Amino acid sequence: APQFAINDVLKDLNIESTNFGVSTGSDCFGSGEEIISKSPVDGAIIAKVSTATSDDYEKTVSTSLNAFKEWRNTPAPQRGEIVRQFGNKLRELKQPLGKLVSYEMGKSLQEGLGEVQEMIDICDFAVGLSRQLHGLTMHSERPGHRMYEQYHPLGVVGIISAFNFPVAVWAWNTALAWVCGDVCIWKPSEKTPLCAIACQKIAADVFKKNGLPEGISCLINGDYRVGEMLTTDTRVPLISATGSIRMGKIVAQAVGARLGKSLLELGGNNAIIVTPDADIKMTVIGAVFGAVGTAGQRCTSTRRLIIHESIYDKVKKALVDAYAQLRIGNPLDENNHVGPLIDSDAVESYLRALQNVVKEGGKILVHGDVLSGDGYESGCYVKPAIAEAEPEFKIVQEETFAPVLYLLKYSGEVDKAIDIQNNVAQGLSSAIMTNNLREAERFLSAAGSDCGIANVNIGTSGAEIGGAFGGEKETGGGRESGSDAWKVYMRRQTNTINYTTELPLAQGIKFDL
Ligand code: UN1
Repeated sequence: APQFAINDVLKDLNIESTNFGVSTGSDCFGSGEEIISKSPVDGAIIAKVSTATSDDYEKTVSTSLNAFKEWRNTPAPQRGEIVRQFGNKLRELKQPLGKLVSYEMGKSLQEGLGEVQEMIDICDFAVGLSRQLHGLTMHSERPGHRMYEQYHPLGVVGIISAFNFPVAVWAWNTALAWVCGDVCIWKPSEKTPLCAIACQKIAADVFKKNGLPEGISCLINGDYRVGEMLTTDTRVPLISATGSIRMGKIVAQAVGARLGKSLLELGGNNAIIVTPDADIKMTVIGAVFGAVGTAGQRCTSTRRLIIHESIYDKVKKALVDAYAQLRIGNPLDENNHVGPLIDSDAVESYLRALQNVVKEGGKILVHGDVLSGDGYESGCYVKPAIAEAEPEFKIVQEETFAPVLYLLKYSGEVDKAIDIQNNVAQGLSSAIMTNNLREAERFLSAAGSDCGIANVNIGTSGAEIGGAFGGEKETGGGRESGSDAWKVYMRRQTNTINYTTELPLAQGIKFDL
């Protein structure tokens, strides 16, 4: 096992084993009940973190509303400069932050570092964006009139994030929101409070050094009750929430009830279609990383393989062989491929999925199990499993946040596989493995994949930050990260200016006095 000194990591990140879980920057407080950060790696308690009471919440919101008054008047490129400094700090602290992510959440060190890299990347993207918050100009139908649109900051953005990407998803939101002139209040998962405190500390230092007010970056730890304070608050125009479909429906209703905006990034049921023209070697690498990487706890994890009958047995054998090579264990040890699930509830739902697929008539090809003994003391380590199933099984229609992969067979044309792929409630990520141009283009066409992400000869997970990230149907419809996802963090204003001495009306309407 690797030598791992959590105390050194905490020291490098300037955090303690007991922390205030509410913060508006340098100011830290929180008098609500404590939550305990427990590592799924070894079951150790890492830290205790206080949560937000409604008074703490009030204080946070009023501080952030005040900060907004100053921040919205700071020129966008100057806001970009702050984000640049934040990105540089992340570069410096990539190792300890990546380690903390790995230790508190349980993903491999490589993936923990990769997550911090995603934060750095989105900062770079946001810096460039800070000079490109463009609106359009239009031609007015009236003489001597000019029309254009501009994007203004929105206000307080509420960010609700999940345990599985405890730092990157916040950064996707906050880096964009900051250059857009917004202030942010972050409600992280109660399973990864320490990662959030570490990030908040890094941001707070940068804001403080630049003489900026408290409240541009805020943190409110706590459970769903704290989330509810945020989602029902009319002073928070946008809620960006990542997590389960169940959570997303609750958030959407609370935000919708007050006609606020929500950006939802919810569950996926991501499939790879494997056609007769697939490169089998690439397929196996993509599918195995997609299914067992992050122990199957990405919203982009590969859940289903839809394989043409003509190559089914070949792919099946290659997968079973590959699974036999997997090393499960401490994610901080780079020799291991698969780390633990987040907690015992996740282990339960993994076991339930395996039972259910058999109950519904499926066949287990690679058996799952909860591992015990040396190195597995936390009880969160499970064996990645593969089952043969039918597309319409209830369990196959659901997202189980665990390394369980379902093999489904199709026959005939690629359209058959696309139908199977689309015939689920979720619509996040999708992929096709093929060297056949017709199949690939068919998959990408209007009659093809109905997901927000559709890849050719790449697996379903591991998207880059430059594209818009999110999906359709029960995935919630939101788009985060690259492309023009920034627009949701701003309010659009259409301006028409008359530089004549006449007042002609639009649509040729005459109104003579
Ligand atoms: C998530 O699982 O919530 O595409 C985000 C990926 C990562 C992000 C996943 N870049 O797998």
